[in-house]
Amino acid sequence: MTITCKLLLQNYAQSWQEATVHPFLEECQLGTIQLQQFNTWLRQDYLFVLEFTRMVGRVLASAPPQHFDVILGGLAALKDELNWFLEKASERQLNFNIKKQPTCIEYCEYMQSLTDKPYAVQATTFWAIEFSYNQGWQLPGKMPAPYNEFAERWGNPDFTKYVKLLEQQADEVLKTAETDIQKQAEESFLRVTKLEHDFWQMAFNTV
Ligand code: HMH
Repeated sequence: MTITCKLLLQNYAQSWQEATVHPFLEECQLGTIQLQQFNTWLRQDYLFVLEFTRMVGRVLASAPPQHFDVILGGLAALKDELNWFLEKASERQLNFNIKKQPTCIEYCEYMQSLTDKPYAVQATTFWAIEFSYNQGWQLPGKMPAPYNEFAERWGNPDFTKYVKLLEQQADEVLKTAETDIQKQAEESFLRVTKLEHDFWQMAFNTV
């Protein structure tokens, strides 16, 4: 049987839920998240996105030409996103001369380790990372300012469309992947769900 993104979500519904439903996001929606918690997330996530951008560059390097269009679109969005993070930080008078927290380090190292994996594993992981934010920021429902801007960045219809295309590309290569590679894609999906949960928890734990 061929694994698909949809099957991963079904088979690991609990892990997916833990990755995308978290008190951090619920408290953004309620407006009760503490400034320090939010700012920790913002600063650590910028450092994450820098490493994620490198990962996407490497995904492009592994991809067949028919997949370039979607991936290049993703990289263009990341160009904008990185500048936007700098703006948000400057509005909040935050700088980025901070250290990555252990969870952020672990996630970044995991993304680096994908370099040596087959493209099908990279494509599935890429989709899972983007879809987790697409879902996570939308599931709590409409957010109040200033969190609405964050929710819309990852929840807007264009981003949702882009994530669907990532899913199609991953499914397409999973279809012809060897069983062992499908297994690796499945493991990588699960690893992402765990890291996503830990990332929210890391920010939420800020005192
Ligand atoms: C931790 N996961 C994390 N940060 C992000 N910005 C995304 C996913 C979406 O790119």
